Amino acid sequence: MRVGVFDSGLGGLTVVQAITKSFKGADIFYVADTKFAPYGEKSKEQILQRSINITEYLIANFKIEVLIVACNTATSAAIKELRELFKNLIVIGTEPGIKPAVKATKSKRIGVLATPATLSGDKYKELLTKLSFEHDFSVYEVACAGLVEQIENGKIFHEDTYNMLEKWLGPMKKRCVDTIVLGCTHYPLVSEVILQIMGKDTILIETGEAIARRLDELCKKSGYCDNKEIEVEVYYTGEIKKDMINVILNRWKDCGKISIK
Ligand code: DGN
Repeated sequence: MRVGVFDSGLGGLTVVQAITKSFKGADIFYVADTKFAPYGEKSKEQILQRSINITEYLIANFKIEVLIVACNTATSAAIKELRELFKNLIVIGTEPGIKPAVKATKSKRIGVLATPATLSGDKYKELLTKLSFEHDFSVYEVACAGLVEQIENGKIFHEDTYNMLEKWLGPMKKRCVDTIVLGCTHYPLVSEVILQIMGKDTILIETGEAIARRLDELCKKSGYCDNKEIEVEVYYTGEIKKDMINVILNRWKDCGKISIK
């Protein structure tokens, strides 16, 4: 199976990593749109246009059968249009895991960390309204402006990153938030720092596993089965930072072959 994946940067590789843990038999072609990153502060129209251009590139060059939008921001801005425009493709999106967070929380207080574009998008608001109607919980949202840039620069354990997160998480800690939704595919890369600030028992909800399950279901449904090792090829439109490549490669243990082109 030929799977195309894209994100504004290398952060979406956290989704690919989750896929490699539970899924076999895919060739994955990943595009990091670093020339136009970050997406979080761009308009819906700009993000939609980038999403269309990248999808066309992945189809033309790699004949992909499945597209994974490994970016909450692009999913919120473009998933509907991508499904309408590319009818022959299976399109899987990413969205903040509020539902699993509602299930997991004991204090009934959930924190959501995401980009400004994701939090102001209709898709997120609709999901939240629906769940708030059905369940009893409070949400503390933070639009983490600047965090994607810190991560793409490989500054995971940097003092500035710690200070940013402490400023956002401090109030959540005071309000007894016990579950945090990582509503951006870059944020699993700073999980350790988040747990350092919030305490190690805090539950962090990522979306990668849900996407891996969805891919598995779709493949079973279509009778697809292949046991070859996953191979990931990474392409990028602008610059990628050496420190960030090291962050990714250090995490890439037992995840199959990855080559950064
Ligand atoms: N990884 C992207 C997301 O999940 O929203 C980051 C978007 C951005 O570039 N800010």
